[in-house]
Amino acid sequence: LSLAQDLQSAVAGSALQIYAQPQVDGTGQLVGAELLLRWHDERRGAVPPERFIAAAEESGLISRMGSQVLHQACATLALLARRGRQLGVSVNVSPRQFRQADFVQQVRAALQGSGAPAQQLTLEVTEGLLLENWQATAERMHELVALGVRLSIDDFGTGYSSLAYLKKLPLYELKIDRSFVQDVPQDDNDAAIVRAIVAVAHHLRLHVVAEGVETQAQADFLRQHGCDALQGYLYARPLPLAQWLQSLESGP
Ligand code: G
Ligand code: G
Ligand code: MN
Ligand code: NA
Repeated sequence: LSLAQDLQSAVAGSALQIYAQPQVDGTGQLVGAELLLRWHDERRGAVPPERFIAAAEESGLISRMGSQVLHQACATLALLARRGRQLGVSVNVSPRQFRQADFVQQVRAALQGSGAPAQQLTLEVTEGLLLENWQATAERMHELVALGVRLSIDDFGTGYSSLAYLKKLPLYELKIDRSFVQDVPQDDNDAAIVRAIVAVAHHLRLHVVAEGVETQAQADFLRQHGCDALQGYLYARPLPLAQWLQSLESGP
């Protein structure tokens, strides 16, 4: 069977798993988690997300997968709210999913069906989304923000797009791509890029998250330069969502 066919049965069955990677604020306090899909195929083993996400985009399966993640995110937020925990949950939304005719309705239904607090849900999109159908994309973003959810630009700084969109779109957050984080503080160019991103973001009143934080030196630099939240192996690897929720019961 082809990758796409195996993926189809994985989506239908339960071979796709949802993982969560925690995010912390500048003081190291847990603020939420990003949900990430994982696929463990019996024959293929663990298929890297880069491969199966691309295949899912191509086949259109990404919409169904994305909808599953969205519903899990809302169920998680509702659960956390019932437990009195003020934590955020972020999900990745692929361009194809974002452009589905009924995407806004899907998000509204997922929020209403679960009772999740909308303002705790962040939708991450990439700059690639902004290259086409600008007007429709901007309108849709306004509709989503009207539901109360937050919009984040993932892998910020790696896409081919102008900075002009930053002032035109109703964004909440920028996520500094891990390629810029990897070599700070020692690489002067990356250090300058990170400082510039934080400065632009804060002038525009945007929240800034750094991803791929692996070392204490990186974390110190990012915090010193004003990153609002940090995510990476230094704090936690992505872990099964159920396990993350369980770890919160014992933790503070
Ligand atoms: O999961 P990992 O950290 O390996 O992520 C690899 C890539 O796969 C990232 O670009 C990430 O955004 C993407 N990815 C992971 N889960 C999802 C998902 O649920 N939907 C979409 N669209 N992309 C995802
Ligand atoms: O593109 P997106 O940000 O959605 O994907 C996050 C990806 O980054 C996932 O594949 C996740 O497993 C990976 N990741 C998360 N933390 C780290 C880290 O500290 N180092 C590296 N190299 N990858 C990370
Ligand atoms: Mn992401
Ligand atoms: Na990213």
